[in-house]
Amino acid sequence: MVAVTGRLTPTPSKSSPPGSTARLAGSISNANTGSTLAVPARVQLGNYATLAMPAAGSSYSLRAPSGSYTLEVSAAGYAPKTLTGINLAAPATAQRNVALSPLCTLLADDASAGLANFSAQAPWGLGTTRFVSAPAAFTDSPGGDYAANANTALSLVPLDLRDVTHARLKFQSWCDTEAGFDRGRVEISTDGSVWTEIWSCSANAAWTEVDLDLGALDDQSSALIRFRLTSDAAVQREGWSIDDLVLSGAGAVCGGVPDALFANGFE
Ligand SMILES: [Ca+2]
Ligand SMILES: [Ca+2]
Repeated sequence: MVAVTGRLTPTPSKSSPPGSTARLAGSISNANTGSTLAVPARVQLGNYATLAMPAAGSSYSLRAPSGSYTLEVSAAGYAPKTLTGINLAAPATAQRNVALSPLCTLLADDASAGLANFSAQAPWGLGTTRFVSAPAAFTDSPGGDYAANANTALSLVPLDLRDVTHARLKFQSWCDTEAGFDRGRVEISTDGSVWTEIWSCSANAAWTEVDLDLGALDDQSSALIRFRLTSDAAVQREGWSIDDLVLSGAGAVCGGVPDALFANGFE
């Protein structure tokens, strides 16, 4: 989540001769509703930064010497946005309004409702002895240790992420495998034949939160994500459990809303 607090670089000092700086002004809005934000937005122009506050209609104004700048805007609950090639010429004021897309949860699964969101290769299933949220987690080998030479996957149903950006996957991982030889792997694909590993674990038998950038799946009509356990011939252990999956992203699919949610500290 983007922090909106932090040290801000002051705008150029008052001692600058009159007319020596240009100004960039505008307002920040919710791309889905067109309305101003209910949370502060951080606006950064090169080295100069300010906050666009809800009480001020999410408007901002920054001064900077003439030049070409990158404008970065971020706010809690929204995907950040970067605009390049902002050209300023003193003493003129340039106008730039920025619309931010709200972030939201696209899919959440705490393993309490079976395997409906997945295609599971045996023996992947629900484990009820080790979980973060009761009563279960997904696990590669519910009956005990995984097999020798295992290569089995738990695959999320294909997801339509057209018009979605900033996709991320968060989950809890308990990865009790033989160090270095047996692994849990997260892989993504857009065609089901070429898979890219974006994360893996081995010998980490402790609940660990994993937070992965799924940007490679942004705008894909068939986004595929799978959890695959592989092992070699010798030494087997309990295996890989995963729980509390949350897939999030930004876009029209999110509707207008998360302002109130995020302002209250959700996420
Ligand atoms: Ca659970
Ligand atoms: Ca092994």
